[in-house]
Amino acid sequence: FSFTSRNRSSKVSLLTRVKPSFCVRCVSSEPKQRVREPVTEEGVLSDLSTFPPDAASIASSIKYHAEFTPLFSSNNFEPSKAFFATAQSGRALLNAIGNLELTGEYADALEKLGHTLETVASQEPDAALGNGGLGRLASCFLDSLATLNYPAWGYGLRYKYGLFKQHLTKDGQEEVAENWLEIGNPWEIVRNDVSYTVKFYGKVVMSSDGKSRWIGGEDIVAVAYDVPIPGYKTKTTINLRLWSTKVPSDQFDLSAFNAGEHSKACEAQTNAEKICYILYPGDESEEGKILRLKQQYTLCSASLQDIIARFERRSDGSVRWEEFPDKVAVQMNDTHPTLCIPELMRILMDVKGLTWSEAWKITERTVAYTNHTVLPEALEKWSYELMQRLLPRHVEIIEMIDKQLIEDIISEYGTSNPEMLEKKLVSMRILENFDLPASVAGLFANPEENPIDDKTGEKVEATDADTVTDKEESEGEEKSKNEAANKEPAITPPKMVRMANLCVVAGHSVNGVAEIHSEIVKKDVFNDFFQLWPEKFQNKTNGVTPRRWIHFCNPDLSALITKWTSSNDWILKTEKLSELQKFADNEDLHNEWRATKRINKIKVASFLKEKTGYSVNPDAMFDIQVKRIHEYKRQLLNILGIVYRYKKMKDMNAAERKANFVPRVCIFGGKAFSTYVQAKRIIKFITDVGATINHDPDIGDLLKVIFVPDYNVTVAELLIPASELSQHISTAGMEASGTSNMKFSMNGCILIGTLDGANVEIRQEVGEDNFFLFGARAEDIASLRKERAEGKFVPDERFEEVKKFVKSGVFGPHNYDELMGSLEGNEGFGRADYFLVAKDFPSYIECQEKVDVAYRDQRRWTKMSILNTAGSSKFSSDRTIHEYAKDIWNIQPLELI
Ligand code: 73E
Repeated sequence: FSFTSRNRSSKVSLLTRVKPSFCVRCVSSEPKQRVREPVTEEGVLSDLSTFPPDAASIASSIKYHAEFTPLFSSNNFEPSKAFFATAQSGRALLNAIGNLELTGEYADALEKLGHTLETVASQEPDAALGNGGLGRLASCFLDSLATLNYPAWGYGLRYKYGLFKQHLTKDGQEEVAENWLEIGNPWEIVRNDVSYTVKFYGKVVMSSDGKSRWIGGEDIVAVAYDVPIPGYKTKTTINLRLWSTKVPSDQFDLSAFNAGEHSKACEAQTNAEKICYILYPGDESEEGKILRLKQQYTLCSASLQDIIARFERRSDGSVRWEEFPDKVAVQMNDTHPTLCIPELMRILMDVKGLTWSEAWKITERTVAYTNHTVLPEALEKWSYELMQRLLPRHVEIIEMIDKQLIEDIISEYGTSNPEMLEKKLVSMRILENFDLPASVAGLFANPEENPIDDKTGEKVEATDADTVTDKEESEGEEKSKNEAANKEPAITPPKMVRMANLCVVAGHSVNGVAEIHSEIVKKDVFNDFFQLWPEKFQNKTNGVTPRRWIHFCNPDLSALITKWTSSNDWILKTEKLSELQKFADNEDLHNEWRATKRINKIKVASFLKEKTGYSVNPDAMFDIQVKRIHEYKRQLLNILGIVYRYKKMKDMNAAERKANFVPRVCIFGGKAFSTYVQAKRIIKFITDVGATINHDPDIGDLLKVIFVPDYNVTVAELLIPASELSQHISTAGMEASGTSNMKFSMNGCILIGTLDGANVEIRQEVGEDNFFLFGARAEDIASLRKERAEGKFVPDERFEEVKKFVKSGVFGPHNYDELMGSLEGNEGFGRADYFLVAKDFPSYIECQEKVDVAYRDQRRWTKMSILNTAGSSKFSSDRTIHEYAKDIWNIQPLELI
């Protein structure tokens, strides 16, 4: 969510997710008054009622800063407070002191106390608030919002256990609870004075004034935990507000407890608390689905109540609801916070007394939607029946929005072509598998007969050509009788609520996260909506913060860039990175650049030794693929390429091997979702291949394959600076953007990848010669899949050879039938190579051969590496945030004094 400002009026916009998301907070652009006293209304982070809202917000920001700083200053340092600190995804300590530019002082102070900064920092567990690129993007956005002085807040849930900790056993991945809050979290401030009631179940009744009221059911309380997000080189510190759930204090069943029914007495408490136990609880069971929907609603309801309360407080007693969208913008980070839409409508109508049309106008102008994936299985749908039970009033509102949408579609397309109209309604409606409302159902009852004329609205008489002869009719009847007799009893498809459709309908803006992805959103996934409302659709290419992802994680490279660009301005103005281009052939820079990379590789070598027991040669090429394990990301293509390389090595003698192959350390990392069986098989396969190759005396240092357990932000901060080649090899059209590709490129790593997501723009920026491209293009994927499914595709013989090699048992007793079968489309193994691994395999291995050739020429490679860093300036999240602020939220940065 975010809260933003324009002229004197303020505006909030807010990007929410079940995991860290963000919000912009109210401040005006006229903040020139000096803040007199850091008094606050809500504790550390609120406004001063005695000050105008603008000054108040700045005051709260500064006050927060003041409270925040002593924790780190050398005078007031209290080691016990700083040891286990965490805020956004990843660690917070180095980020916080780095943004405050106190790293040196802090390290000195620690040294006096007999500690090193590194050992202290390493005590901090990663915040377990996210899952992958989506949550980390929100964290980068918060860093940029604070750094650029945008008045913004983030909202999320305070998960007790996060996702999970990944252990690797002989059977593959094992998930263990990640108790990241076990020893406390000094970065959070519990705000017992900021809490809201959130209701589930119950029923809707009509009160005497004709308004709907949602009553009964089960109440829980969401309590705010505030996490400071300090900006870089600015006084601004923004807030990430995380909700934790508990039972209302009057609901503890004392008599049951005293009667010895301890479990019963604690039931309500457990029910409330389990909402915030883990991120993405398994949702195969009904219980799991309810829990996830409760999570989503808790986030939306508590956050909106909070935003509205703040808006009212700032309104000095005369609330003008029509100004709400000028002061508040809610940015929905994917569909998980979609319930913000009916919740805002409900509060405005049922609690604040606005009419439907007033509430709708406000909601529409307030909310905006970012789509992060086009995978059909990731486009959220909820069972209508379940949602109706849990949130009966919201379902009524969603039904009304759906009805309004039907009317809009009919008024746009008319009724003269019922077939086309029906197609539109089926694809665009929020409610799926629903009959049409009575008002329009008549149109489709018998479309051939008497269609309605668009212009006159009257029934059109049938012409001769339309008339069915008696013979045709009786033949038709006979045919349908036979069909009916042969048919299985029809299964009624379940009624569902399509969350993405609701976001597109209600949001005033819909954006994708990379140019190619935004085009797919318009041309494919939401094409019908794009035709209806083209002006809503935008692109906002993702970005990452250069503070965390260059300056802090790669201090040696940072110093080198500063030296060669003559200042450290690039940390805020990344366009300055392009100045490195003029030194791309400079031998001194080359030597320093390579030395920096080597130091980082040595650090990784010792990390790998400690974590996996494997020793690696720091002079080998470090080739890395780290990301969530998913079939579309094609870790399988990577490992099969490695198997191909290994087989070729085995077919040669030692001298040939040495002459033909560049030594490589192939590193994998990433978690598979706990119920994603195929992804878990991929992990098991990679570790089995590694176990064989790494112990093969013929191979030695020429090839190592390592799966790093429990990949997280901290591991990324170590691996990315050491990487030389990184793999972003998704099936074209399936990775919306990717953000690690940006981080790797910034750190002078060369990418091998398909034309997918942000790869397309990275290649444009760094130059085609500095990117290893292979594979099918997005526009060809559908026809290639069709060809594959029709059995017309003939796999390359090198691919067949690799499969045969795997099946021969070289990698242990496991037969990998399911994995290899998925590449063949065998009966029982799912879709025929849906991700086109076989199709892209030849161009992939040929491209890998080009990588070897380039790496042998270290001058060429170093130049490519420099040009990657030099060309990465576009991918700063500062650029992305400026674009959101200008094109969606309509806010300006604050001018601080
Ligand atoms: O391409 C990435 C993108 O860089 C995309 O897969 C990821 O979002 C990143 C940031 O824009 C993403 N994750 C999810 N959807 N998109 C997702 C959806 C449901 C559950 C968990 C994650």
